[in-house]
Amino acid sequence: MKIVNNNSKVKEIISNVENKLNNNFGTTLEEATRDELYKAGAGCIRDDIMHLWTKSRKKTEDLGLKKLYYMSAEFLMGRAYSNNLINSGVLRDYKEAFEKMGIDFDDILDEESDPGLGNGGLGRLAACFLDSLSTLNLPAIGCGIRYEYGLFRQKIIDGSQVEVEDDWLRDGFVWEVERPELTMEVHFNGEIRENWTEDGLKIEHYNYHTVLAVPYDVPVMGYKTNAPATLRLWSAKSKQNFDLHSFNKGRYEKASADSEFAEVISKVLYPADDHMQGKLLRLKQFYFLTSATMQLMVKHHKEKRGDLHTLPEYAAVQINDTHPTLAIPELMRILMDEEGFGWEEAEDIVSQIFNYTNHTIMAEALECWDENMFKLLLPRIYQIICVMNQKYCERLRTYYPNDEAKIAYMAIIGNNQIRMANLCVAVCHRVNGVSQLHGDILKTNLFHDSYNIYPQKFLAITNGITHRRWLALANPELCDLIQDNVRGDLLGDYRLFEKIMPMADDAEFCKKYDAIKQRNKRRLAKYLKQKQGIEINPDSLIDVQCKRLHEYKRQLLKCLHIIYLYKQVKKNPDFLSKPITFIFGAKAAPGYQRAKEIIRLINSIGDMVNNDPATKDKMQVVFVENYSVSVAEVLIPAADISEQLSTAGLEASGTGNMKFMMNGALTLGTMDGANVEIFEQVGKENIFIFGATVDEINSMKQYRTYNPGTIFEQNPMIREVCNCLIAGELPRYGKRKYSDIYQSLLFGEHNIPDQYFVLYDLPSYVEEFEKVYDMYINHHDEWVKKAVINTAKSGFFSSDRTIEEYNEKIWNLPTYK
Ligand code: DL6
Repeated sequence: MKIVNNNSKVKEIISNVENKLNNNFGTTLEEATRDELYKAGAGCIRDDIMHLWTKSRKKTEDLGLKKLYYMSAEFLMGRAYSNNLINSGVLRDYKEAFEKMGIDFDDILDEESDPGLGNGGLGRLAACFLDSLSTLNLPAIGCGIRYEYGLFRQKIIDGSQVEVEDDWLRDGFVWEVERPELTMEVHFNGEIRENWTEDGLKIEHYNYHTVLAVPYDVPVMGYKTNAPATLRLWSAKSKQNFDLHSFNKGRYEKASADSEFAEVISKVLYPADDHMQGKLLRLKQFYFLTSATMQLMVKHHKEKRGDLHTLPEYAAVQINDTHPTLAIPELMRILMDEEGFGWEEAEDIVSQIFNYTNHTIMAEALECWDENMFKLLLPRIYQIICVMNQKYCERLRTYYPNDEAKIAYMAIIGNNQIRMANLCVAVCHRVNGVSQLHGDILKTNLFHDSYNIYPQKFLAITNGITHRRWLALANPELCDLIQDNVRGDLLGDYRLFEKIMPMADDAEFCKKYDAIKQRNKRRLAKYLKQKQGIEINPDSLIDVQCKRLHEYKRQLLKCLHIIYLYKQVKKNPDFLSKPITFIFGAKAAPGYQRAKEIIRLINSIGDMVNNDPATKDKMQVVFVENYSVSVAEVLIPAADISEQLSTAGLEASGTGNMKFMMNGALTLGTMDGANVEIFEQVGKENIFIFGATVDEINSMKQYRTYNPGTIFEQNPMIREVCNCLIAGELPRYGKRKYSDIYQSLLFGEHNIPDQYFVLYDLPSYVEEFEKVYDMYINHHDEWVKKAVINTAKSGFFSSDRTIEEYNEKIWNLPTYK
């Protein structure tokens, strides 16, 4: 991105920063702390954004533009300051202004906390979507929870993960605006009474707990937008900050219990993804978010337009995974119990408004709630869901008469569980998967029976990432190089990526491209030294696997491969002609013991490989602590290889794969999720694919033909690496010798050995890695060409394209002008 050096702009920034320091902090440039400098600088750009935001929100209302409510329990936004500067087109001016003031701007940017209000892919996707919605000037509001503590910060101590709380609000959050005037009341527990009155049946909810939902709004600045989107995060407060009445009467416990009931709701984000936790507090969080959002949406519509029948013309709601599903029965409740609508009338509105995105097919991640717990906490919502279930099953019976097994599978309630995905499928207008393969799996597998009845409901929209954050901010040099070689504004037009295709054959361009990668590796080396005291060789091949730690993502496969290489180098010192640095970044859910054991294993392998004189100059294994958005911004641009190793059929899409590709790392992966579409975009010669396909995996599962024991017996390489897990060669953290992992591969849990097909895919992985390595070492020019092609083809994976598709196929929002 080239911005004309605008000296008067720089002067203006300096003067604004000085004024802010003076007016807001009572300090001067000379005396200000780094935190004050950060807040003063952020405050300046915030002023500009606020102005735009206030104006566009009013105009959107005045024009009566349809608006999207993007509901998500997670928004993994990352730092806002530099992103807001890029999107406002003034990053360079700010950098220069701070330099003129004698301050290192990177240090200032580093002052900002990185709000971790999400676990991984799903939350980060929501953040990319807000950036794109804002950039495309589509009226939108993201609705989530203002968790006081985000996802834990990870420390690695003696090779093991230790979780430390993430107190991201400690120094204040400069971007938010509290809106106490929009506070809503949310009711939990209590009893339901049905009263017949002259006007018919009235539902009365009494004896409930009240929790106040207070919204905090954050403007989301898109690129050169006229209409910044809003991120609305709800914070829970007790109605009586302290119930003095109870206290005075000596009921001390009740007084503090009430405020505890309320405030714990938005205290902390549950640190689990791809694993459902049926915890009462989690259910409270989700009802809290959905009830507050739906109440305010209805109130707002009534105030502005009067008639609630027109709601679908003015609002679309996207449910990001099933967490916000309760918005559906909650809107039914509001329309019927508070606004006097009949069931059919309410159902008609609801079925036009809601859409659902599925992000996983893994059984353990599909949300279900215990019926008894649900009934106690949300008695009226429970009643509504029971009626929905009954009516839905009746409808299904007309399609599948005499097939009660099918009805039971599709029902909203079954086995004393309330199944949120089935509720979404029953009611939502559209249900989408997040890659083409995932969409197909939804149709042919998870929601097959519903698909047969309502084929028009199901679609696939491939995920995307914002190229503002993941290229312009993370890799400014590469962004400039591309921009210098295309006509038009790359940050506003993802289609321009493709225009650098011819440059793949331009030696001069490739040289510059490669030099940028080398500098990004040096930047990473400096970062690791500074943050973790780890030294890496920036001239080595950098091979990265960073994502949540989950067995299906198969960090274990990579571990076994590194053990294999280690053994080879020990046998033959010339086995690797150029050093490789293997970098892992991954957080494990605190209760997921196997995942934590794999972190220990990675660090044990690191200790073995990094300290052995025979291997330490050839291979290095690094575990990067606290993988987060800010860490990813340094790690991804430095990578040569992007490891995408999930068992085929289990990764819904992946979005890390897209970030790596855009930054010129070559994918080494399975035919899974969006890897398939990366393959289609770049062509088979520019990606490295290995492993069983979905069909092969399904067939092995169906016919029970997979036997890792046989592979173990027949393949000496597999025997050697597996035995290393238990032979005592690996330095140990904790008591075991990784025998649990060994056992799970060969004998399995619940009688399913190696359920993620690690040993099955290992030989083909080893083979493919050899090709990757040979290409990198012996055909480096060709390698760079492939990397350029990957970047050139990455425009398709911009979230701007994804949002355009959602809008065209689902939301139909107007563009704000
Ligand atoms: O769609 C965003 C992201 C996908 O890219 C990943 O493949 C998928 O695993 C992830 N799903 C979740 C599910 N979490 N829950 N529940 O995070 O979504």
